[in-house]
Amino acid sequence: MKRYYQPEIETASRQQILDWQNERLVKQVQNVWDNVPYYRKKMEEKGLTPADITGVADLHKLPFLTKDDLREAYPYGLMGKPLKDCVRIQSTSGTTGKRVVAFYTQKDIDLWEDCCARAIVAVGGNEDDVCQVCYGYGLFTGGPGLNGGSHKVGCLTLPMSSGNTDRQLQFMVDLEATIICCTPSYAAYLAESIRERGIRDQIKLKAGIFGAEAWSEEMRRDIEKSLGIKAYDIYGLTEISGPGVAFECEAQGGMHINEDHFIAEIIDPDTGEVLPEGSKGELVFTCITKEAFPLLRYRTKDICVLTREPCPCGRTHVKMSKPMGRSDDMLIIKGVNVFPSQIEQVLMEQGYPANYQIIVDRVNNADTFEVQVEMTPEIFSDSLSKISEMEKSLVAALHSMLGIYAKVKLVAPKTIARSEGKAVRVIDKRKI
Ligand code: DLL
Repeated sequence: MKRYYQPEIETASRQQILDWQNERLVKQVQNVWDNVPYYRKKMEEKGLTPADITGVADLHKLPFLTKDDLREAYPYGLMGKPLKDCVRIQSTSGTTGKRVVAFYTQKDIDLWEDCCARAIVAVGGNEDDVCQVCYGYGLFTGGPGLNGGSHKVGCLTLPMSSGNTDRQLQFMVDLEATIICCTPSYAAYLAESIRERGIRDQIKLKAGIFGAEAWSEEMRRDIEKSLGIKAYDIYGLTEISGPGVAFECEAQGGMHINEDHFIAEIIDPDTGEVLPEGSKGELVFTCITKEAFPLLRYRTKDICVLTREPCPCGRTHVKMSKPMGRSDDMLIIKGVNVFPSQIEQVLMEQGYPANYQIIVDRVNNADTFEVQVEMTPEIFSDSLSKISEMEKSLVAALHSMLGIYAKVKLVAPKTIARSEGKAVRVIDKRKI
């Protein structure tokens, strides 16, 4: 069985990877200097010219780019190629402020699809597979990216897009889909729907590629058990291309970053200082092969850890941990830092399904913090006193994880709205 999509790249020596990065970075900086006046100005403000960047060791000298820069330069200000050379636009799923738009040349799309193909082969995908893609198609990168990767691998590709669960399940059964790509929250919903319809034995899935939102190890175990598959993580963001910037392999312990295209750094989100390997901090990407949207030192806001420990799968590219949250998703409640992923971990450890919502408000200048959690039908049929006991036990477990008290409300099954794309976990009603 094919283990790698591009073996000579995916298992290249560290020195080879570094050689590629050094050479491509120098070229890219010159290219951006020549073609992206917005970034050239930022370099000039720091007193830099392309001659100052001779390789990866000089990367830290370059200025950062943030989402604010993307908004300021919207829509065409950060393009590295004239419009006539670009063939595609994608956009982020963000709902506030101006949407971020990213541009692609045909070569950019080709390389992006290679990255997605690497991810599909890493979960065991090959020409014999039927790959059901239920990420949204259109402006969102999830559908188009994995669709392209699936074609490259030679899978029979089912471009379902998101939603219409009945039709998803009908095709999954009739066409005997073996790989599914969607958000983990939608995978959990599909698992629930399969159980309700009693069609588990008609499902032929073997692997799932789930990303675009945070999900815990507990949720992975839950999905694997209920669908009878191996569940793999995939990471990416529109600004850097889309899904496939990093992907999980058979070791299921972190995601390999495609370092021949993207240089990763971890920085202290407060000071911007580069942190030593193994430190937890904000992930920053530099695109060294992209033509149309060549972002340098783009701050993702995602908090994670990088590791170069050898991986049993044989891939040599650096691994990132699951993002532990976003520096801008982190809630500060009653003065304490709270990541939704911590709450999810507690819930799943206690045997609850991953259907929950965190509601934060401010009453009389004090924060209120409520966690609504859906009961399973079994818990729902318990006595009121038992349910109240369970709420108390969750309050204690959350307190021990977070150091603050939350009001916990167990709600009836199916009362929290399901998502076909990214789940809405936090409702912050505070007007600060
Ligand atoms: O979510 C691209 C994507 C599509 C990735 C399909 C994986 C699968 P955006 O809409 O631009 O792009 O959102 C990017 O989503 O900065 C992270 O905060 C979050 N994110 C993406 N993948 C993961 C993951 C797509 N595996 C933002 N785990 C990123 C946790 C993720 N968070």
